[in-house]
Amino acid sequence: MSEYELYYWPGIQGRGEFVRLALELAGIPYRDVARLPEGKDGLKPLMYFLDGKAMGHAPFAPPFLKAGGLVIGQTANILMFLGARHDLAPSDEAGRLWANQLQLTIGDFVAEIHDTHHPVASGLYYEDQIEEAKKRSKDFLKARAPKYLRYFERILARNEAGPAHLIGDRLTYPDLSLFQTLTGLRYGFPRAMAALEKKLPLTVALHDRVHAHPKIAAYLASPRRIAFNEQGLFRHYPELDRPDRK
Ligand SMILES: N[C@@H](CCC(=O)N[C@@H](CS)C(=O)NCC(=O)O)C(=O)O
Repeated sequence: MSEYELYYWPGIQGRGEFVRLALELAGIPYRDVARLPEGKDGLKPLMYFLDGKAMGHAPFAPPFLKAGGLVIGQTANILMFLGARHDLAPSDEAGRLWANQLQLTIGDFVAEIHDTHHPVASGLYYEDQIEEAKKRSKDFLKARAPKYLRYFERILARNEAGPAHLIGDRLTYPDLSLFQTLTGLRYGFPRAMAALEKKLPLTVALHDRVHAHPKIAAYLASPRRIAFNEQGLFRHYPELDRPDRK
């Protein structure tokens, strides 16, 4: 049995994907627990934690990672842990905090991306909040997405070690997360992103570099990579991807 167990909903990339990418880049074997065949493991162990049966540091929501005796929740927290253990982040205090800060900002961005299709309530169907989703998406595409994306473009431009990475001169986990966010936005909002990306040459170059990394390329081509779909975080609803709407 491998040392790491990832607990996340089966069938979607979601926030679990940020953790999967880090595990894949580091070449760490892991069990994607809820994706194991039903009856063998399946959702049961995930629900054990979420139903409040677990003692100790019980997570509120997936993703969470079991590493030996540790159960670690919150995407940014998991990545901070993996970053330190597997050299996916700087080792000095300032660098570790900077990586965590960038990841938390991506987490904020991701929450707003989710709210484009679920602006009223996560527990309601998309079909029950389409009009609000259209309003939310309009503002998201006009104001929020450009603001976040230009921020990351600026961080790349100002990296003292060069604009190829967010931090220093090598890949760290925030690079993977920015890659995933851009990939997801392209899936969800292809029309809007085609226009926005014209002003994001460094972010697009980073995306291409991550995509071409041998370990990431192998993962993306493998059955372990779940396709985007309309149950996940990044969803494609053409009626929300209307950057021209006044
Ligand atoms: N801040 C948490 C958010 C976790 C989260 O929202 N998880 C979603 C799936 S991506 C979930 O299942 N939430 C259940 C809930 O909020 O009740 C993180 O970044 O890990």
